[in-house]
Amino acid sequence: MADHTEEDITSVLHENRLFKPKSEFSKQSHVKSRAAYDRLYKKAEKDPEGFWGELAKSELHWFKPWTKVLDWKPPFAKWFVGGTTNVSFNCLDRHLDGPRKNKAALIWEGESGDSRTLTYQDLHREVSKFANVLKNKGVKKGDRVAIYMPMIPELAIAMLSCARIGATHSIIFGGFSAAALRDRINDAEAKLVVTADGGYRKGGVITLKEKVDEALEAAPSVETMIVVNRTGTEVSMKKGRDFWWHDEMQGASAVCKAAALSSEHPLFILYTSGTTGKPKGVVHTTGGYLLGATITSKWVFDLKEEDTYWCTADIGWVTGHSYIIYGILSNGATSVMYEGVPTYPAPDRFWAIVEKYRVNIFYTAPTAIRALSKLGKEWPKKHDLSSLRLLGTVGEPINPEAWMWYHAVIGGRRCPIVDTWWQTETGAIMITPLPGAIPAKPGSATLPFPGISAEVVNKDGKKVPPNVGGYLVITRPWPSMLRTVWRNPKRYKETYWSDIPGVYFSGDGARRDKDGYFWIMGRVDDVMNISGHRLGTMEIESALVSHPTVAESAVVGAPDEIKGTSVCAFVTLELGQSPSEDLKNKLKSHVVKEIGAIARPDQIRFTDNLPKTRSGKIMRRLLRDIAAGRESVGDTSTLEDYTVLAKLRHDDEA
Ligand code: 7RM
Repeated sequence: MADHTEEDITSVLHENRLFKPKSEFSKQSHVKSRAAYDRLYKKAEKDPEGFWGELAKSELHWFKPWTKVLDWKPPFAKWFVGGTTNVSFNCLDRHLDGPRKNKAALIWEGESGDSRTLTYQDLHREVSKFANVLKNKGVKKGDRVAIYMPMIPELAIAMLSCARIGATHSIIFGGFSAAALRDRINDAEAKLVVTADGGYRKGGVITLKEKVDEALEAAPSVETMIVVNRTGTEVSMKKGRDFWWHDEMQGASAVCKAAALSSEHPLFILYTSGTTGKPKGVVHTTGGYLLGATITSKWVFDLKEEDTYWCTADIGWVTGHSYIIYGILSNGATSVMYEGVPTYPAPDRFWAIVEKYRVNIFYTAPTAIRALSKLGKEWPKKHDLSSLRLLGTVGEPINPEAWMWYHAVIGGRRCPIVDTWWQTETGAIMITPLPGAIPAKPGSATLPFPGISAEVVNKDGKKVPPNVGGYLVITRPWPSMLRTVWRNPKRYKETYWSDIPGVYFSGDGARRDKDGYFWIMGRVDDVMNISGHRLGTMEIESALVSHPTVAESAVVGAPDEIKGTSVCAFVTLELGQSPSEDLKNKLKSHVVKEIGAIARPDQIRFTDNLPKTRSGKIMRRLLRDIAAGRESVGDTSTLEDYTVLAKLRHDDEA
């Protein structure tokens, strides 16, 4: 294999290179050629219900078959109507009859180097037991269970246990603050919370149970808390409310039949930031979601019986739901789950794990690729990465430079890269190359998955010509689509199905090139994508304004080499308060307390005024230009007071 230099990588930045799949890869893959993709795509386009119905039959187990593939009363969809199934059964029980029963389902690696392997049988037993624990605590079908945990096997067990009995889980990322946790618990009216005393991160301990205690001071729906002993951190257990996981599991029966649930039974709620302060509870249901997660896992990652697959996401985000647990286990594959950060104890941790488990398929975020590439190729070079056969990215656009580094240094120029575009709301991958069929262009998510009708349109819903930017929409319902916003169908309709007539609007901008390839341009609204995570500016702004010294605030994303986007907060102080470095630090800590560390502003800029429209709306677009150090070339005609802009720029130079 020829060695490659850093120059190779940067030199392609302005090129439009095409990376064709190697024929050895194509030959062995599930979808082997462009022609095969075209056939699938056309078949689905001609008869979407036939296409999805056939797959639901071939890929999933049903207790009772459906009578109707799709019931579409726009914008409300029901898939596989009348059918009953169970996600936990599909991910576990159906693999126990054959050679998979003692195959590794989960290979878990702790940050400090400890590890656990759970076979399909092991996982099935643990899940059945915990499902009985939930039942013993009074959790019934349809009840909501909040899960606030580190990346440990008990998290996977808890979610599959909920799925087994038809409890709807709401997983809240462990980095969220007590206040954010409380709001999410209250919105879902969760009855039970599963947590741990703490978790390991960057060699230290983060507390979790303590934050749940604080959240529960104002979360009256919660009756019970189950606590995993992970770190040995001292915690106080409230009698009658709090129970240790290990105590409850000890006596629990390992027999628990998977409930036959309606295809439209709510599997989970996952909160995502909206443009107003209150987070949206995105609702996913059972049959359609599982079909989307299962078939995309199989075709996009080209999953085979012998593969070891690793997705580095946290299960607290949708990527972890669909592509660490549900889609991967449903295929009977081996999923690696890692507790910690990429750089602990050293910047080669990811590559050490790839080598240790001989990982074949590796799925991560551009932000991680950028951060790790900055640390130098000597780190990956220390390890044998020859087991890798496929790489993937998700969460934000990947810049060609990072793509080339991933391709050359990690993939040894032999692995296809799948750049997968999708959202919490879409449940499963929507735009992506099928690795044996579609040539890649660095930075493009390429083409829609078969059965997905994606388009780039203008405000009126008209297709725009090639290479013209527009709104990325999905024109037909698809099985893994969100069904609603939790207890807020009006918000569902308004957010996704109102801006552009008749179609689902993703909120992203995009263009298609002359080959029909999609190039995602990012969010068209103010939601920021920080390190691959979507954060609303409004939540951070409300957190800042809740500090006694702050009058007003506007938060925007600024380009950042490592994170992709960094958080820049413009802050107007209350009269009589004076700006200081000390106050900047206080405000940053305040945001961390209110929302969590991922929302910590990288920059705070004090200003006497914010640029606003005449109707009083903050013009974040102009602030984004200032944060990025750009001249504003856009329309400033609605700006109320021009001197504000000049002043902000002046402060920037000072
Ligand atoms: C899976 C996930 C969704 C938003 C989405 C985009 C951005 C995701 C890509 C991407 C360019 C990609 N869910 N996004 N994947 N942009 N290329 N391959 O990330 O709900 O947290 O975020 O992320 O803006 O709308 S999410």
